[in-house]
Amino acid sequence: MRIDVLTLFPEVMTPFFTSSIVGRAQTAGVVEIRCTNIRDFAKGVHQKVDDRPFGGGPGMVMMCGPLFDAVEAVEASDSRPATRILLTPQGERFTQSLAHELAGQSRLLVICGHYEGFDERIRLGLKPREISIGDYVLSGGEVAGMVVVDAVVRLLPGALGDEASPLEESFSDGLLEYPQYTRPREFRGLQVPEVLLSGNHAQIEQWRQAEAIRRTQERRPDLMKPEDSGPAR
Ligand code: 6GU
Repeated sequence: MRIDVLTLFPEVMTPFFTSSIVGRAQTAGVVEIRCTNIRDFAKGVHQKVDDRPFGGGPGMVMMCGPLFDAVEAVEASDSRPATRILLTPQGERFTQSLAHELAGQSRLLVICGHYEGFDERIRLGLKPREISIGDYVLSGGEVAGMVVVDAVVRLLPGALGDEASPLEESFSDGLLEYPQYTRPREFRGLQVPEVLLSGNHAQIEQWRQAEAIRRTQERRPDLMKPEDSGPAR
């Protein structure tokens, strides 16, 4: 997969994309991530990328010109068509299921905005898929862009050391994760549950499934499907 990220702050994003799992996925050739500075496509000595809103009001609005030029230049650098994503608090909510859908694409173009918003003609002209990472307001799309890229890249085949692991996690089966323990067996009087030391894999699996259901019911009942409620009903 190739991911292009358009941002006014590539210096904020690049270190994240070269570290940890995402960085390793790039080194392994699973994904290629390129950050492009929208300001490089701005005109004039001041390299303006934003301006005051027509009709008045507070804040600045991201201009069409530099962004359209950046999108067109970046898209032309690779023949694969890109799925355009615009990160805004007005977008469709980002979920694990949307991460899976995006992980199935061969190329993503992620646009991170800043300032009060985008000129509406950016939406009308570029027809991006608009995505929000949750119901709160960030001062820019960069953090959201790192969230989306991270969630997508770790789903790509070969991105994680252990190929099986993304399916075991929270949300992939619609449940939160079961409790995990590692050494030592006792820490400050707290014991590891006996079943995990038993070596009985069927029993361990059963315990984990029950714990995942209990935890989900307790913390996120909104995630529960009726059939997960167990044999009690
Ligand atoms: Cl994608 N952008 C901004 N600025 N704020 C957000 C967001 C995105 N998602 C949630 N809040």
